[in-house]
Amino acid sequence: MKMSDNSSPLEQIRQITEQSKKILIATHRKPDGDGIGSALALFRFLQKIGKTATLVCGDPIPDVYEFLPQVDQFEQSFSANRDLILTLDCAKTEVSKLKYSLDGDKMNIIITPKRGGFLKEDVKFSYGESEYDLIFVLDVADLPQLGEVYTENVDFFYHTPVINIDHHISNTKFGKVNYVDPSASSTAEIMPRIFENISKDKDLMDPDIATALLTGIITDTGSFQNPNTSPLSFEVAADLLEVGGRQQEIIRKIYKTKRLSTLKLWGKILSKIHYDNTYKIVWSSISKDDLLSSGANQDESGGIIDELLSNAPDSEIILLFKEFEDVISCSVRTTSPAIDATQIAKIFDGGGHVQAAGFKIQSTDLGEVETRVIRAIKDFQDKRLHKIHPQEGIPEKTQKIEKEIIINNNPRPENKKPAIGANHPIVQNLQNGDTEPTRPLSTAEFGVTNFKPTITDEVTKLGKEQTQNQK
Ligand SMILES: [Mn+2]
Repeated sequence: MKMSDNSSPLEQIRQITEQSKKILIATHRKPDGDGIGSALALFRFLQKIGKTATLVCGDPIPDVYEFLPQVDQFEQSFSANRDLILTLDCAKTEVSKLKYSLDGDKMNIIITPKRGGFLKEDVKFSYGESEYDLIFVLDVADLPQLGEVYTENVDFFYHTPVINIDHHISNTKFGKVNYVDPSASSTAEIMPRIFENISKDKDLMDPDIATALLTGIITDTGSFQNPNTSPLSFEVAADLLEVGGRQQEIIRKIYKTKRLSTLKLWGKILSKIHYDNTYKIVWSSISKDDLLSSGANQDESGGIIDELLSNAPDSEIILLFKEFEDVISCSVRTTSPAIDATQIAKIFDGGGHVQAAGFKIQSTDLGEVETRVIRAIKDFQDKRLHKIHPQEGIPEKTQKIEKEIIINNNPRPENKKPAIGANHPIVQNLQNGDTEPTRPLSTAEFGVTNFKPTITDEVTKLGKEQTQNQK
């Protein structure tokens, strides 16, 4: 592939894209609005300029994004279709016979010489051409975040030019061309620049591309509430609205549509809210029965702790207990950086970030765990607030004041500071696995943002991969 050496990344992207015919577009596992929206926009754009493209993401696309046009084009795996070629040097002797035999899951290729013999040095291995001649990797800080899409095709990624477009500061610049802008709120905010540079034809932008990109900007900025929102985010969003981006549809589908099972589950959680006025702790729990009777899955409990965080009056520590088979997980959020959630999580061998942490306790007794944890957190608050020893401290008040907590469908009320919601940079980064590249994510941290215990192993694996990459 020809490319002038000292041209800008944008210009290099234009040249490589122009010369490519079949393009793979990949985004990270556990896909979010930004990865999905950016990839869909690029997919549609490439099709419009006559390229063949394939969309790939290692995990299924969450239901909330089903409204996006062509989202069904995402595949969970792809075939790099590269032949392994074995080249035999026949200068000294010719081949008389070629056969293969299967030995369990091993295949022997047997080459009989006409005379004399072949030496090991006569054999060389190489790979055939892949059907893809270019890979776009979007919203990905490091290739292992692609999951098996990458790990099962490492050689393909090595031999095919990769264009890396991202906004994470931790991006490892793994591409042949890297267009990484950490000042951008989202990858979607960057994409219009890429498109404009590939083609001056303004008509290529259409309402579907605009809607896909607007979805990325809205989800990564938490509807323009997170601190990563810049004047340029608004500017790009305004342009996207201008060309027909369907902002109302995005808000309705992503933030205002809840499944009936989710509402039932929320009802159960809300009916069990406890508020300790003295120690400023709000907590609730989800039992296995709650899930069963509401018909919900653990995923659907995702947003609730953030709602509690945004709406709980005067609270400092918010906890959500979840009962699994033989373990109780607890997510901890704090309303101010002055209260270190990791210190609380540490009491129970958990971990996380200053305002979002979590831990797990081996137990089948939700009630007992709840009592024990709350007692420990009251001690923690005692020491923190009054700097006195628990024994001589305030007697434990058992009085529970049930206050009305307003649950708003909006992700966050406008006049309150952003909560650590799914779109908060901390959580985004956790999801992208790139907040603190110096150490792997712990399973406890994982519990903070995502409560699917089945994925824990994979995240631990991802963490290991990250550690290996730094070596
Ligand atoms: Mn992003």
